Amino acid sequence: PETFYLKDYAPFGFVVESVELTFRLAPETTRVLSKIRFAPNPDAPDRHFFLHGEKLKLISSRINGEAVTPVLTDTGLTCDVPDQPFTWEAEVEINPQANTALEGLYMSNGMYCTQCEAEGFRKITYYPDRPDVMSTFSVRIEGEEKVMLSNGNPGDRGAGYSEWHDPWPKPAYLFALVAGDLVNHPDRFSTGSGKDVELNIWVRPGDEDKCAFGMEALKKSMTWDEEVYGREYDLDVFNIVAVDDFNMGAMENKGLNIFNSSCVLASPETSTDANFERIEAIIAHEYFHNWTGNRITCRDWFQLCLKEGLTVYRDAQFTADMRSAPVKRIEDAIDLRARQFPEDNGPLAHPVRPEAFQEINNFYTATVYEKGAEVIGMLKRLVGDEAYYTALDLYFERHDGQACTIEDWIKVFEDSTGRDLAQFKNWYSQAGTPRVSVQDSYEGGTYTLTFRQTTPPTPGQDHKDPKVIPIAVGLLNPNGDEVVPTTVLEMTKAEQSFRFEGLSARPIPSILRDFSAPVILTRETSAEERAFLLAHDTDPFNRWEAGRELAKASRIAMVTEGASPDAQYLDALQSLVRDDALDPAFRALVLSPPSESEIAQALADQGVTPDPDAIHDAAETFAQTLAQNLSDSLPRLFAATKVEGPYKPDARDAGLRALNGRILALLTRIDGAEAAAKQFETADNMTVQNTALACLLKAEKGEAQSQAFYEQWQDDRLVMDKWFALQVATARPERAPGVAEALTRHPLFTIKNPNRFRAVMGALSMNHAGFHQADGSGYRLLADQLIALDPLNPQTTARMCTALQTWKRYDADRQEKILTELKRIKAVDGLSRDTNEMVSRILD
Ligand code: B3K
Ligand code: ZN
Repeated sequence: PETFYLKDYAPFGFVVESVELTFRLAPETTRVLSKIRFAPNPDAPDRHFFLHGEKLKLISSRINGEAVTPVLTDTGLTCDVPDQPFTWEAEVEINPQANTALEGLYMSNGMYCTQCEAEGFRKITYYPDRPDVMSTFSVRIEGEEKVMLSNGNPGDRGAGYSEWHDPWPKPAYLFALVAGDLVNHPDRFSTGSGKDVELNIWVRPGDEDKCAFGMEALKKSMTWDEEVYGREYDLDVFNIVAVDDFNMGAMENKGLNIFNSSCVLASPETSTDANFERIEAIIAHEYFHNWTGNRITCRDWFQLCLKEGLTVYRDAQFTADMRSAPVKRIEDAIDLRARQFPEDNGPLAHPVRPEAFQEINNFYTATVYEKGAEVIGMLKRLVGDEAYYTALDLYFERHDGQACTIEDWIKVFEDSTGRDLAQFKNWYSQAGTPRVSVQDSYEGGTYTLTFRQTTPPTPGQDHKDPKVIPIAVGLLNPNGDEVVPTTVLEMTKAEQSFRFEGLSARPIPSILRDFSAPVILTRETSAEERAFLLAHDTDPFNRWEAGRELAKASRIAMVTEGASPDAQYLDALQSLVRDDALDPAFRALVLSPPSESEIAQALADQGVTPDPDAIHDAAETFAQTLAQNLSDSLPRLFAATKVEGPYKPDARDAGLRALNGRILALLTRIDGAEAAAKQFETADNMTVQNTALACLLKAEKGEAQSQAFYEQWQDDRLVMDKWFALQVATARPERAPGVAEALTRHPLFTIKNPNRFRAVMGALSMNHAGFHQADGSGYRLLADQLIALDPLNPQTTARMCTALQTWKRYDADRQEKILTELKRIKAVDGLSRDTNEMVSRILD
């Protein structure tokens, strides 16, 4: 397969002045007529006329009205063209019904919809399908569908057709079309400058009652982007559509966002608090793309983080403002460590801005998105809030309507702040998670912190330069008072010391506050000091982090030395749980144990081969001991943290429910699952119903309730996804592969729906000890399923291969079993480019 390189970038030989498309919809024989105005591009090195096109049946083509016969290849066509501006016309036929890859134009439950990012437009018609080719689009849809939508503003509409015009030039990846028997949840929004915008969420009939929350989230996002970034919406309508079959969360098509129904539909009865929070964040994310992504887009796909890192950063700011900033920061750190660190430290490691790819869809990764957002956060911390917003104003002013690069982005900061950011760029070009170690000393009132940074080699990058690392530090005195408030140290060298003068006693340092950089911090310190920080740190992130470090240390000692759960840590947890002065959401987070996979990684980092079963046993023993130690107060705590009154998905109630859920999980260990059974009986919202069922299943006392849940919800596909996932997630390790395998034979299982597939196989890969069963049954099942899915949906198959990326952590036996499966996948005849690239990189 061909590899594409950043260094080979060259502009396209032509500019596209306008695009007119007509769709004649038919499930198996849709006709797409295109009329495109091309003109020579004076900035391009050559005039080679190549249009991308895949799986298209070319019916006819004309240049300036004259029939032409282009040369067709597997990936597109070439043709002799005039030296002057000219009009290209083509008619192609496509088969949406047969499109199971969910890229291009496809059908989901009888409804037409599109997904074009990154390179799906070429499956719709012949076109220069690259983000630096921007044009205005006019679209006419002909069909019998009740609702027929495209980008931009609505135009003429009549029996059997509907027309749309998008006045904003855009790349083809932002094109969208939806047609089907849809109903809408309408609303309006008035922008700061008084523009009246029509808002709609379009859904299948029956889902109308699940739109109100998403609509509120949209309006909040629109207001927030005006207030915080000064960005207004720029069309007369903003449409959101929910579809059931979708490869990822949602897509920011101009004026017509398309959402996985799991990321927009919400109701108290069917959605959990976590669902509500995620929906709010994704609606915001896609909306924010209107400026960071659409108005200013990427020159090429290597620059993906330009829009994704920035937009993730913006949606995180939004969530922090709508909910709790410390809680959001802790959640993001947990997520980064769970998904990005393993990527950055394994065979799939790549820079935030990759330099080569075979299949770009494989680079919509935690590194590009989440580490990309961390890089923005560091930049903001380094230049300060005010300078950050000044730079953003300049970015929007200078680059509106352009397709840009990371160099453009950095230059905006250099020009507006006068700083030299050359070294900062290493964050974009060098992969791998930096390790930062700290040593301290105290002498004559001066306290010195000495940091060392190193980044281990990653595939293709043996040598790493030091990065600019903003390290937020605060110092506490032994009474717990803060003697030095949060200060950002700017580390630029491999080794660097920072001095604090005039201290009357040796302070206790609180380092990397607010998780100020995506690094692995190591510091030799005592359990006493961590317990002190857990009790006294004024920085909520580091307070939580101190608890996390204690938890990890205890878990590791249990696994490697057969130690008992650390008594000091157990005590600290018990007093925290009872501390009503603390935010319940924060207490819930402190009570959430590190994942078994995280412990496995921590062990591997120390040179110990992780044993998944032993790690699982330690986790169980720890939870059991905590439950027993707290047993006298659990019933009272459980009652005291119950949320009264009608369900509200807001941060306050959700935080309390999260704490209540953690307490129920402990209580279930000692009360014979009585409280969980009662909660299941009386549940009036999905959060508590789901929590109760999870506790019951984990205790292996939930068979009847699982059946009842199934009967209650079998017609609700999103709730059924939860039912599938819960059974695998809660299964004892030795049962997990068998439970997952049985579920793949359930009548409601379908490999064609990515949500359902992920519910089962994603849950298996996250049941750490279950997936890593020594007999290899977890690996085998995953490989069987991936081999079955690949011919239908390469994107989702390739994405799921990441479950195997950590194979080098484990013992020789497991390694060999994983390798066997990887090789079995790789040997499949006609394996997709997507999956082939992933498997090859993992094997490397
Ligand atoms: N930009 C899309 C992701 C497209 C993924 C293509 N494989 C969603 C988002 O990040 O907002
Ligand atoms: Zn995005």
